[in-house]
Amino acid sequence: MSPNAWKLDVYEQLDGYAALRKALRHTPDEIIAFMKDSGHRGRGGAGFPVGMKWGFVPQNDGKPHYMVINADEGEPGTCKDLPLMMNDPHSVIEGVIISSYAIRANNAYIYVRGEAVHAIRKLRHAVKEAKAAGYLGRNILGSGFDLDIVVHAGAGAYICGEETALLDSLEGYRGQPRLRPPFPATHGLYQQPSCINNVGTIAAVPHIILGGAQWWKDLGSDNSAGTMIYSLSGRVNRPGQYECGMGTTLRELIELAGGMQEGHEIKFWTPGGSSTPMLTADHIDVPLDFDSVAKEGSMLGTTALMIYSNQDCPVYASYRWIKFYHHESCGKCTPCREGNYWMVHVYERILSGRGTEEDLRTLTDACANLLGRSFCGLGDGATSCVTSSLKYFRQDYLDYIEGHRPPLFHPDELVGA
Ligand code: L3W
Ligand code: SF4
Repeated sequence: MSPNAWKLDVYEQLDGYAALRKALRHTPDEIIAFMKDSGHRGRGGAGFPVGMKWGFVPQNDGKPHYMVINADEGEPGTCKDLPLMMNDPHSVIEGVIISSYAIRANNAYIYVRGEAVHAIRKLRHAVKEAKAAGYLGRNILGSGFDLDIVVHAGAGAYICGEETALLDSLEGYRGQPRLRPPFPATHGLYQQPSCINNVGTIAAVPHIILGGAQWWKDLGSDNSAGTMIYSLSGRVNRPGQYECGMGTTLRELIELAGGMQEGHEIKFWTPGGSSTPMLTADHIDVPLDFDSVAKEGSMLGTTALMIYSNQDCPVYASYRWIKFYHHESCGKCTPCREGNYWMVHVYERILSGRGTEEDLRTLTDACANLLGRSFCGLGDGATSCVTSSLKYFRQDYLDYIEGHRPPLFHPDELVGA
């Protein structure tokens, strides 16, 4: 990325806002058809086809429409949206303008995680610059299209990254998920037709408009068009963000990241944050695209690759994640509120050397009662680390239970959930 690309004049020298000029020469329907043709899929975790989502928003219904950008990046290990907002905010703004035009929205909101004060400042500055240059506001570039963008600071709750909780939070209510259907496409912000897309999804839009649908498809793999920002953390020499074509393997990414740290061999890793089932050293050559990762029983999620070695413990990692889910559970539904609470206790029993094999059955049973029975994806996602670590690393659990591994805690240290 070019230095200072966050400044409007530099961004314009790099073809900035050329995609907007191009898009405004077409009808909204043509933009949606183009996006469908590009195969572009959402970068927020679910990989939903972007053109299809935009197409769900009813056209010419006389209602106000809203475009909402999910910048509440909170999935553990995920750090792909923040660098985009910091280094390339005008790609985000330009993408918001084009997508708002496509769904006929005159108001857009960027909901940024509250702690990311630096990103909020950068985006607000970019909005100001874009407005002064005529890319925002009334009659954008003489097209007759009007748009205002509000950069909204969240208040630091993971659940507000769930699209309907985000909408409640934006409306000023406590952020808790809404029942779907109806989907936001018809009943979103203020119960009006709305579209919610992730920052990474939207920042790619100007490049796709300029580069063309086929160019975008050719950068990726079957069913997973384009590039993706993979965030690598953990036991590699150069953790950070690596933008590569979809379908790049973990082996290739570790090489880009300077290899594994000395003395560490990969033991387990997450393909897309803690909500996606962990994989093992045997999966190092799996192409990291939506379908290939799903075939291995996991999800591409947010491409947050957290890499752990033979010196790390999958039981302890799972415990830390379950503590996170327990803390972040919004409490609306019983399986997630109670299930995560009890799983924290079970993990603490195991890690303090007082566990039994019955505890492993309790964990499996708790997950079976969360998965598919929780009100939103947080409850489902919480089960991923538990079931996958039990599947691949049962012996690590048994080592604590059978006393082959020293306890990590003394029972007196535990405060419980
Ligand atoms: C209209 C229909 N719209 C689906 C829309 C829906 C949403 C999108 C995808 O969860 C995953 C989750 C996390 N009519 C529709 C429709 N839609 N059918 O399509 O919906 P869905 O339900 O498949 O996914 P979701 O609820 O958005 C996202 C996983 O991502 N995740 C965590 C992500 C964390 C972040 C972050 O920190 N930035 O994104 C990690 O893997 O577990 O499974 O817009 O409305 N018939
Ligand atoms: Fe809230 Fe968890 Fe239920 Fe989602 S699954 S609604 S976060 S309690």
